[in-house]
Amino acid sequence: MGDLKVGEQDLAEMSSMIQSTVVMEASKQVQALLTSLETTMLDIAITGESGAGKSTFINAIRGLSDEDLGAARTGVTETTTEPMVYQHPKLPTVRLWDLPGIGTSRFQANQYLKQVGFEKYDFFIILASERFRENNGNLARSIRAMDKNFYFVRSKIDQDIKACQRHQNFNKERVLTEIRTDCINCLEKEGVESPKVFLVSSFELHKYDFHKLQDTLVRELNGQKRHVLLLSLPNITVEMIEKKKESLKRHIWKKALLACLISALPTFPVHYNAPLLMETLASYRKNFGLDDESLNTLALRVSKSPCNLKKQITSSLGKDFSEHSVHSALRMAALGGRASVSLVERHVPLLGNLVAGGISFVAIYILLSSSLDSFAQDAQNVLKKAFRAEEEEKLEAYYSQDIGFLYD
Ligand SMILES: Nc1nc2c(ncn2[C@@H]2O[C@H](COP(=O)(O)OP(=O)(O)OP(=O)(O)O)[C@@H](O)[C@H]2O)c(=O)[nH]1
Ligand SMILES: [Mg+2]
Repeated sequence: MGDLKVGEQDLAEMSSMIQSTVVMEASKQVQALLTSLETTMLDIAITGESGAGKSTFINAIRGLSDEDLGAARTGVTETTTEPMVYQHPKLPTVRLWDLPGIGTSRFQANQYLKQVGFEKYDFFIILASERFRENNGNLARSIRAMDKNFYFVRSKIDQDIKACQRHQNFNKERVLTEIRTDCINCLEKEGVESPKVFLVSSFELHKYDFHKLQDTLVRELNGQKRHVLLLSLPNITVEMIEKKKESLKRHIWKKALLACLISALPTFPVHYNAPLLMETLASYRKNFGLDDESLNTLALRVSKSPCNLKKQITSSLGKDFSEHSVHSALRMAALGGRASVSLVERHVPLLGNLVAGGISFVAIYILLSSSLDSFAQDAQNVLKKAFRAEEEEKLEAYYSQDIGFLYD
C-alpha cells in the first residue's frame, strides 16, 4: 500500500466543520442555561386582613408609589376583592399576588386558601396592622398545614411609632420589641411554632425590619429562585447590594461565553456579540437601580432631586452607557486580560482555537466582572445619599426648628 496523504484542503474543511459544530452546540447549551434562569418563576402571595396594607406593601416592593401607573389600588375602604397579580417591573417572572382580605364577607377564613389557589405560591407573606386578630393565627396555621412557608409582617409600624412618641419616656427600641414579642406570643398561642415576625413600614422600607425580612427570604430559597428573588428586592442595604453582585457574578461565564461564541464579526482586538453584551450590561445597571427610570422613582420616593442621586454615580459605564464607551472599556479589558488568557486556554483548550486565542472570552469576562463591582459601588453611593443623608437633613431641620422656638 502506498502512503496515504490527507490533503491540506480536506483538513481545513474538516477542522472548520468540527469547530462550527462545537460552537453551535456550546452556544445552544449555554443559551439553554441562561433561558432557564431567565424564565424561573417566583410567585409570592401577600395576604392578611382587609386594610392591613397588602396593596401598599406590593407597590413599595415594586418601587412604585400608590398613584403610579400600574400600581395596586390602595385605600381606606376594602379595595382588593379578587387575587390580582403584579409583575415585578424589572423581573417579569417574579409575580406578587395581591390577595383579597381574609375574613371579609366574600372570603371566609376556613375556605380562604382554597379560594385563592394556595398551591401556586412559593411562599406567603401575612400582613397584619394594629392588634393581633384570630384570623391571622388561623391563616398562619393553615398555610403551615399546606406545607408552605409564611412570614408574618406587622405592618404600618411608622403609625405605631408616631402614636407612642406622644408618651413620656418614649423609647423606640422598647416599643418595637414589645410589638414584636406580642406578635410572636399571639402566634404561638394560636399553635404556630417559631413564627418569623418582621416589623415593617411600607412608607419607609429602609427602616425597621424590612432588611431582615429580605435576608430571611433569600436565605430560605435555593438555586434559581433565590437568584431571581435577590434581583427583585430593592437596593436598601449595602449587604443586599453585595449579595446581588455575588449572585450575578456566578453567571458571568455563561454570558461571556455566549457573547464570544456567537460572534461573527472580527473586530480587533476582540470578537464579540455587541448587542448581547450591551443587553447584559444594561440589565446589570437596572439590577442596581442605576438606570434613569429607577433613579427618578427613587428620587421621588425620598424627595430628593434625581440630579443629586445621579451625581453619586462615578463609574465610567455608570455615567456614560453607550456602545462606544462599552467598546472602549472592552479594549482596555482585552489589554489588561492578556495575562489570564493562557490560564483559560490551559483549562479550556478549544476556546483558544475558537475565539481569537481566548482573548474575547477573557476580555468580556473581565469587563462584566469589573462592571458589576463598579455598579455595586455606585449603587451603595446612591443608597447612602438617598437614605442616610435624608435622616441627617431631617435631624438638622428638627434642631433648627427647636432653636427657632426657643428664640421666638
Ligand atoms: N402609615 C401607614 N399607612 C399605611 C401603610 N401601609 C398601608 N397604609 C394605609 O392603610 C390603608 C390600607 O392600605 P391597603 O394597602 O389598601 O390595604 P389592603 O390590605 O390592600 O386592603 P384591602 O385591599 O381592602 O384588603 C391605606 O390608606 C394605606 O395608605 C404603612 O406602612 N404605613
Ligand atoms: Mg388591597
